[in-house]
Amino acid sequence: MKPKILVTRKISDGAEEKLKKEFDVNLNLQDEPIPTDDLIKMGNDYDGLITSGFDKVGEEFFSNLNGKLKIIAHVGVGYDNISIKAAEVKKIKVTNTPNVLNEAVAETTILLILAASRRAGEAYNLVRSDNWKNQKPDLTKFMIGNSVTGKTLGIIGMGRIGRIVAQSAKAFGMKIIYYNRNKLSEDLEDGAKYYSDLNSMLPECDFVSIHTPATPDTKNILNASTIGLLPNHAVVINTSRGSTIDDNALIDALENKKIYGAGLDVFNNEPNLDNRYTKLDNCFVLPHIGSATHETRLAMSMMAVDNIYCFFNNKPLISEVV
Ligand code: 8YV
Repeated sequence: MKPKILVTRKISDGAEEKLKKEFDVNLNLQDEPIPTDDLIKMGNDYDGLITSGFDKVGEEFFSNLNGKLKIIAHVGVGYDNISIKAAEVKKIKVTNTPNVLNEAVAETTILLILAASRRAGEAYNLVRSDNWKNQKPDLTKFMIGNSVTGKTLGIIGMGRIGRIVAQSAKAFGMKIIYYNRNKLSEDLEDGAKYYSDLNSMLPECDFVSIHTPATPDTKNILNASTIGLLPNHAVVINTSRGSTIDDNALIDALENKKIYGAGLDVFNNEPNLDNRYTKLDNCFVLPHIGSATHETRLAMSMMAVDNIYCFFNNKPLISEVV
């Protein structure tokens, strides 16, 4: 009998085709979200699960399992929606999709850096609302933003994505500094200056961009006190997880012009973000599209399928979390 696999959301066509060849699959072709309570009930009908960041796979899911489910292949590099401790207790393998999305997330980061500093959101809204013609074209005031070229980018979390962001930012002549748990080898640093202490780095940042996973250590890493250390022309960028930022502190800094702006792709409580963000001209917001390219989503979907394939064919997993 072929192992039974549940795919909780629509994944890329090529990956679904590949999965169908080997397994007894339940695909979600309509892409209807499965309510958490239903997912908990369904967990016992399958040998493997392919999940997305939209699913809540918490302790209750695992405590209800009867031993059939063996592996969860998550489509995403971050897996904070899955209770890893509970998976470990139940001896269920969890895999993720690192590396294949590095470039896409770095592209989104650069997009946010440019959009926030050059007021792209405000400018775009102006044209779309047909109000451009009502503006006085003032050489020193009309949609004047800040240059990116030559500025200092502080990276919080110099992992794989952070390093590609650094590489791309250098194309704009940006100077790279970083805060990380450990100093990188010179090779990986590639000229970036290390700060072992976040508080010492922040005053040096024209831009600060977060590239850490969501952990208890990174929760609210940007808060009232750390944001208070940024210069008032600074721009905060986030393509990691919303939990790294204290919303009240960032919104206060944006509203009261304690910093210049923000470019955010991720939020606490997505998709129900704090709607004060959407009312701020100096905040450019995106709906968590960091990895949303055809190429990347296909590669992520394929990686999840390949992890499932490896598991049921007794081959080493490609990217094992636990
Ligand atoms: C996905 C992400 O959009 O990989 C991640 O951690 O946040 C994104 O690439 C999300 O996980 C959807 O599954």
